[in-house]
Amino acid sequence: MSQPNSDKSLIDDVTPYSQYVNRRQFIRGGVLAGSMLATAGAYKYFNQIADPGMQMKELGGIVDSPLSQQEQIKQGLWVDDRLTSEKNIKTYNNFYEFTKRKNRVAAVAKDFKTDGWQLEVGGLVDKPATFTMNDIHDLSPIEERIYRMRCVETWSMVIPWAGIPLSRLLEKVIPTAEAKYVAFETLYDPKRMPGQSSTILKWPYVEGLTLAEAMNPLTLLATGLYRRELPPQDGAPIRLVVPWKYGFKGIKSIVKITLTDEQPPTSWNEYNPRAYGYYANVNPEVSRPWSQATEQRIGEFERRDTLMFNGYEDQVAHLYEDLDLEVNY
Ligand SMILES: Nc1nc2c(c(=O)[nH]1)N[C@H]1C(S)=C(S)[C@@H](COP(=O)(O)O)O[C@H]1N2
Ligand SMILES: [Mo]
Repeated sequence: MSQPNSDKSLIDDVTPYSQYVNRRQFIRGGVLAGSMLATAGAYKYFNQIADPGMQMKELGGIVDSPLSQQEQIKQGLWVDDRLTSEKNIKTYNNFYEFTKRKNRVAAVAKDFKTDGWQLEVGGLVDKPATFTMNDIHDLSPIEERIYRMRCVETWSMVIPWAGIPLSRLLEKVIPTAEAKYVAFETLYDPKRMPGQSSTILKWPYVEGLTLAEAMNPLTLLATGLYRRELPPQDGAPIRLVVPWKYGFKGIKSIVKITLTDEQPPTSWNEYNPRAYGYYANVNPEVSRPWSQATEQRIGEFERRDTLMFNGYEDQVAHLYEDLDLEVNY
């Protein structure tokens, strides 16, 4: 990965509607019913992206949270920050299977087809299984989660994801008592992913979490964003979102999940273990490899302070109580 960027073309593209949604939902004292309907319609209106060919189908089946807005915020399921525009989220990407150039990923990945996608889940589980996208959506109601996303390159976004908690999938396959880690694998198919003919990383891209991290309620298997199906550049048809960790943990276009009793290798960690830690928890106090104290929120002018665990300390700090975060970065 490259040094922190300063691409000024990304600044000033804000999403005024999100401020409106925030205020409206608060005024309603956390009653979501009416406002979520308005949300679906207005997303469409305010977030047309430049190339209509990149417009994805609406993702059906998203349910309104039974929790009040305040409760969602308290649990870290919804962050009260201005959303990054749909255009910026879909045109500024890291996805080395297609290209290293962030503003080119969308174009290079445009024709990536995900029909008939299968996700194989096995290893230390009682009931290994292969899931289609329909099977995955049948596991649990699709939830909308508004999360901060912080790349180790020091840019950040606020993204309205849709998906299901990873825990729902794991509960279905039933990890055995020996299972301690969850390993993830991206599709390997150089014909469809031209970046895989270069040797920047070892392919397929792999990532891993501890079982406790994987079971945390914030850990999401995302299948949509801005209430539409995930576009190829953001990891279609299914990718991991772990909002308290650096973006590279959020592995895209997953085809395989394996429960293990040993810490699995992970791509960026193998590439440079001193720079890219296994845990990769967002931490403003540990420079990896450059300072992580502040960040450039895409769409804003001023840099802002980076928060411990990316602002999810209340939800996840307990996972690392016995860990020296300076050593286990
Ligand atoms: N398979 C795969 N997953 C990946 C990457 C990648 O190159 N390949 N890049 C990672 C990095 S460094 C980041 S910051 C996020 C970017 O996600 P976004 O493009 O949807 O914002 O995806 C992560 N997941
Ligand atoms: Mo990243």
